[in-house]
Amino acid sequence: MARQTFNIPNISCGHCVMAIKNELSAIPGVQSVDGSPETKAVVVDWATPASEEVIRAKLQEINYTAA
Ligand SMILES: [Cu+2]
Repeated sequence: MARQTFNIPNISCGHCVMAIKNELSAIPGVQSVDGSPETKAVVVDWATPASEEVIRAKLQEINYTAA
């Protein structure tokens, strides 16, 4: 299993975090997503078939590109 923190400047409120949680949780292999508007970051736990590339691509697709 892998864990990574993604810094996402576009996060402005709790709704952004909820939207990101919902989208990333739907990716096969993603096991948990946690984040906060204060840190503008989310911590993602995943295993295969998810990958950093898949997660970054999804974040870009939903307009929350990771820095
Ligand atoms: Cu928001």
